[in-house]
Amino acid sequence: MDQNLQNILKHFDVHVNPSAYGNGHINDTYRVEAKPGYILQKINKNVFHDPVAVMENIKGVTDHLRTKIIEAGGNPDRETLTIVNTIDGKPYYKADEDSYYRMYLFIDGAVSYDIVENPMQLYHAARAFGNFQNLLADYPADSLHEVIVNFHNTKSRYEDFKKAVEEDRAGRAKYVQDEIKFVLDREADASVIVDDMAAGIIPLRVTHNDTKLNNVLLDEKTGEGVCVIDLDTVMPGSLLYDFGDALRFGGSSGAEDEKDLDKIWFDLEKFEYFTRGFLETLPSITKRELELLPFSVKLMTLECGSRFLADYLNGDTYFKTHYADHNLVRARTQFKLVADIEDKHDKMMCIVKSIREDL
Ligand code: ADP
Ligand code: GN1
Ligand code: MG
Repeated sequence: MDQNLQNILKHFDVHVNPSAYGNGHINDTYRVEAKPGYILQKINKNVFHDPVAVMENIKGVTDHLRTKIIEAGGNPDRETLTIVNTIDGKPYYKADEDSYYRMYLFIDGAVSYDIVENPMQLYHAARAFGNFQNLLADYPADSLHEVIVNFHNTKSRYEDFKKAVEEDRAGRAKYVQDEIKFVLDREADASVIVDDMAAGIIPLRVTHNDTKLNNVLLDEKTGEGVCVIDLDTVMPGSLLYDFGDALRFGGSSGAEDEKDLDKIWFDLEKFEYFTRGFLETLPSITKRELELLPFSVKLMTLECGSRFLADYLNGDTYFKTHYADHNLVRARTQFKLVADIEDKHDKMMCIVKSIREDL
């Protein structure tokens, strides 16, 4: 076994072999199969410049969730992440300036999905994400560190994208002129939610900000939501970010890195299932938020596609990639979805209205 990891684990008083685990794009994740089991993660320092602040956020949020889960008669070790401290009593172990590790209890009997197998998975995921927002509605937002500045600020993301095109650090812009134009043509979209938030029309809430389907664990047997994980980006934001980002991923007909674009479209049935679960748990949603639900799916998909393309242009320094043009393949699926969502926007709005009337 990796000597380095073995030494790290000793600081958590764990002496069992870990193995690489999961399909996240950011952190290095390992599973320790023992009783109890653990998840060991090396926090990506290139993405999270201040891992101590990340862990302070996660500690605060999970303590808050724990209290609420206990009050409701639930099982806090299963329904939220449980940080395992080091033998020195710290919520992370710093091996060196660039190497911060943390440990969580492994949540048994629950699975995360990289692709939707059945639309009910989206219904249950939506309820889990909606419930997560509800439980954090009274969390003191001011106490959260902004661990990635302007994470979903689509205007500032747009500027980052333009900078990546101008700098063209990896010399790849010449291969992707059509994709670059696709993003540049949609500049006006970038300000819609951000401007309404600045004007106080859309409320600031404590949100998850990375609501990919594989960031929620569903019960192996019942399929119901068990635990929302990957809490690195919990920060003040908009409900629309969580809704849009979840459907960016979960509403697609295929994988985020599907190479055959004929297999990629936006699936209205999946949209309906997720929307129902989300609206059932979040009756306090405002009129403007409701109006923007379909648009948010487009915007979050465009944002993510432009981030993949910017990373491709920058030479693949942010997201984990497994082959040379992996980020480009991912960007193309996102743009295919954006175009399809634009065509289906009005149908999506009708679905939102009819679900709302049912509730
Ligand atoms: P990343 O930030 O790289 O996406 P995640 O925190 O999402 O990392 O973890 C990667 C994967 O590991 C998740 O998709 C999930 O399958 C699994 N995982 C993470 N934490 C736990 C946990 N406490 N119990 C069980 N599985 C987990
Ligand atoms: C990353 O960590 P992970 O794999 O759940 C990214 C998200 C992107 C997503 C795209 C901190 O999520 O913002 O939407 O990849 N997380 C961070 O798949 O940048
Ligand atoms: Mg993840």
